[in-house]
Amino acid sequence: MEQITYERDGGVGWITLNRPDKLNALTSVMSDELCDVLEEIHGDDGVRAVVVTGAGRGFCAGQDLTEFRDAYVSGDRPDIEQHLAETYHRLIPLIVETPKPVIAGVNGVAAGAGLSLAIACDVRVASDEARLTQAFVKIGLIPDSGGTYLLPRVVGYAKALELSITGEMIDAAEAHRIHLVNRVVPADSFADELRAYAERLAAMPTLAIAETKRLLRQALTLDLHDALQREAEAQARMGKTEDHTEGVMAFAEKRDPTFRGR
Ligand code: T3D
Repeated sequence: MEQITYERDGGVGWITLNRPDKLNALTSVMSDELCDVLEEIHGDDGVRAVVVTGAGRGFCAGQDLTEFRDAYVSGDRPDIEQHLAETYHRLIPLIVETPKPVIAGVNGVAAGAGLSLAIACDVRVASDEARLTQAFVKIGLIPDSGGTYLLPRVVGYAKALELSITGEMIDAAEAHRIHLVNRVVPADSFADELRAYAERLAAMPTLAIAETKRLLRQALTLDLHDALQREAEAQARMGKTEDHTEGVMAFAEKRDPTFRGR
């Protein structure tokens, strides 16, 4: 792979965007590589949690604005709709819909589609040096790559609208205050804290996490009675898992459980 790295360490799959000199701006190549690795992870039972983070001082500065420079210069505008379909419309659902928990390790600035990438993940752990912006409006665009769908679900409509129409850059503390990131850790200990958090999730009962992700996502568009029914059906499945038995036995025996994802 040219623009990302991937390694598996224990139960954690580590994806690192790797164009540090361009703050990991997203190209079509990077998007394809991300999709390919996410599909590989999907089929790898050994991966129980996934981290997406950035090399260098940035998380991801969004779409690489130089990718279509020639087209803009010549006046022959790029086909943005087609580009979105071929890149982000494959990438964002792969993250949102994967049954594994995905953690964005927001090590530095996240802008535009880079912020969409972060909010497509299930949890955001940010360095206290991170900055976040819905940069799209500053170049005359609307929030794409899931920005209109995901951001209101994370921070609520009013804040999502404000961030989207101002393009305001916010720091990690403000992002935490509005629940845009789940936790903020000092830059010095960011790598260790991110690893500890990912390992903690990887040790959890993965089937229950997968069902929880799916149910929470679906419940956003269900009424209460349908949601209760789907909970009951999923809980019946969970009640038959080895992990459920292990959890109950570990509680009774006053020991830590060992979950195996079965
Ligand atoms: O076609 C479609 O699919 C449309 C889809 C659009 C989706 C989007 O994501 S639109 C939003 C795109 N992103 C942006 O508009 C953000 C652009 N970047 C910035 O505003 C700033 O770079 C940051 C605020 C993110 C960080 O500022 P700073 O001062 O910390 O760093 P810098 O010096 O601006 O950037 C460092 C390098 O990264 C620099 O390269 P150089 O000059 O040292 O060679 C800069 O050009 C490069 N870089 C940063 N962002 C991008 C980028 N190169 C290409 N594309 C970028 N988005």
